[in-house]
Amino acid sequence: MAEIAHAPITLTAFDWVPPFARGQVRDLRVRWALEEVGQDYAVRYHARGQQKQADHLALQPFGQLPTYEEGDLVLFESGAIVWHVAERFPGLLPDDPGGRARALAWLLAALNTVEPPIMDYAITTMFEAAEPWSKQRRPLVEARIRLRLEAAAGRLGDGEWFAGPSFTAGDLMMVAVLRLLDGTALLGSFPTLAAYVARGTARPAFTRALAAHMAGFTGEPPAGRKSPPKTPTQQGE
Ligand SMILES: N[C@@H](CCC(=O)N[C@@H](CS)C(=O)NCC(=O)O)C(=O)O
Repeated sequence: MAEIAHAPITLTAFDWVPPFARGQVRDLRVRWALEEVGQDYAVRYHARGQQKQADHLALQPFGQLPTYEEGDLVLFESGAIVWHVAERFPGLLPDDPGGRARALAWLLAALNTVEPPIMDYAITTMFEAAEPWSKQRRPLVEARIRLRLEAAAGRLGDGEWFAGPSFTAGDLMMVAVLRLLDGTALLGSFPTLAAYVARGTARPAFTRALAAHMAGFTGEPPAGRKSPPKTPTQQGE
């Protein structure tokens, strides 16, 4: 239930990212899942750039984080890792096969249907904000997100969680993805979804995971690093 030096499970995480990205790097999703199921874990921290070196590429072919090691098992992709944790340890899935399949559907919906337009928004408003096409693209990108949020809000209705009466790995991933929009007018215009995100992030396991994630940023920025791009909030969202 905590990040400790020696544990049967080891994750990788960055020791430094710009302030706007802290609280959003994807090791947080894995930490959250492990906190929900009560498993300790160790973290191997990487400086920026180290994720492209051969020893890490052997674990993660795309040179990204997080990774997960447990005995002989090496996993990459935060969705696959969270799903593995949910299947391996009780606490994130119901017992019935139908309920488990529904949880998987929401986990995949979060990553495959909801997150892509939200990442596009992050690219447009932050990483490529200075590019001449970004301003023009923004209304289109926002409209695509709104379509997804409308559909999700319609399905959630006045329910508490997406895949059934209890919190599941599917909700963990939906909350993790939707909170990328925390503080924006986009999420704010869907009060039931904003409340859903608040419900998910109020869970003690999330609070512990976020605290450990934030405490891990003890490294230095890479040499020659320019000042970070502005957050959506700073840009008037
Ligand atoms: N689909 C991957 C995405 C992983 C990803 O984008 N990781 C980012 C941190 S959140 C990263 O490693 N960025 C550095 C890079 O791509 O070089 C997952 O969910 O694990």
